[in-house]
Amino acid sequence: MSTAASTTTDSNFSAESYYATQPPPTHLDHEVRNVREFVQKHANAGRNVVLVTSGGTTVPLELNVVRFLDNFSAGTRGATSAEYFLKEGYAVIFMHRQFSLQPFSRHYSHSTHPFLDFLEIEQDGSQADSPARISVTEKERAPLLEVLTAYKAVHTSDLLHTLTFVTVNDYLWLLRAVSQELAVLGRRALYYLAAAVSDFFLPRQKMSEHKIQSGKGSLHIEMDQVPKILKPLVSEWTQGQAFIVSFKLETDPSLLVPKARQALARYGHQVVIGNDLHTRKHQVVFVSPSAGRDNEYVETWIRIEPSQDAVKEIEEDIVAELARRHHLWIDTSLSL
Ligand code: 9Z3
Repeated sequence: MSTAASTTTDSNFSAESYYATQPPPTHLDHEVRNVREFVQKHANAGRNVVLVTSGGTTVPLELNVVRFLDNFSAGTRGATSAEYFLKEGYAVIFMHRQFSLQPFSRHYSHSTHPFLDFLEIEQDGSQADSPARISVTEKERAPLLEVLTAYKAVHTSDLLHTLTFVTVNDYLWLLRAVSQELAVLGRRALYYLAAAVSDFFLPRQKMSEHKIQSGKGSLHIEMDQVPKILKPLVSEWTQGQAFIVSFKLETDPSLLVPKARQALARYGHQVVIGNDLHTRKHQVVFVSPSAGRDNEYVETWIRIEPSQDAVKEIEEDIVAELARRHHLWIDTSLSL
């Protein structure tokens, strides 16, 4: 075919047919080996491990990609939460969109808090025997020391393992592979699926090899649905053992709770965190199945004052509540 414009008929991929037809990313085996080592080390130490996914996935429109669709997410939720999970004693696999925010360095994002602005040159370095010295401004010193100390401690203890994705295809292959490695942890594995994942994609077989040419009028692209991966994640890859938390993003607040319930009914996992695009930094709703009652759900709102968000991050409360629930989940299996 000459362009990405396509005329598919049946376009429903099951997870199985997806993995059978879409190629894995090139470094998958290498990434998986590193994850295995990380998981094994923390499993042996009796530590709980959380997989945090963060940032948006892309959908390329060409094989030699010039254009792509993107999903909204700076990676703030994931990067911030990862830090709080580390504080709660988890080892963290941080699977994020390349160049999205990361734990610790997020405090010094190039756009909102550029680090060059709080560095000072003490000596100009123009003389050969006195090279330039750089220092941190007085105001920034204490907060930087706090972040740096936590960062160094986490790296010295090898508590944070980072994986990178760009496309939704990278994401799907990585998620399956990582979940298979985490299976050894049983109930001690926690999934925190905050990445904004594309709902539609263009299968490789339908993609134009080269840049789609303009000049032929409007472009029509028919995309296929990305398979609903939560289903095999819950029932096959983790065999119902892991504690799985997914996020639901809406722009119409009245849809949050119904859509979250629908997801729980479909996939049978533990928590859906609903967040509205405009209020997501101040309030979220936890929706979970009601214990012992089929088709009934419990909602718990977590809120912080909007004026508080310079001093308090809602992720602190989200993660504390999830850690509490996850510990109960682990304890339940011990008493079975
Ligand atoms: C989220 O809802 C995240 O909380 C945000 C975080 C993307 C809103 P930021 O990075 O934003 O802090 O700027 N993530 C999940 C979004 C998503 O794609 N959910 C799917 C859906 O809503 C279900 S898995 O259908």
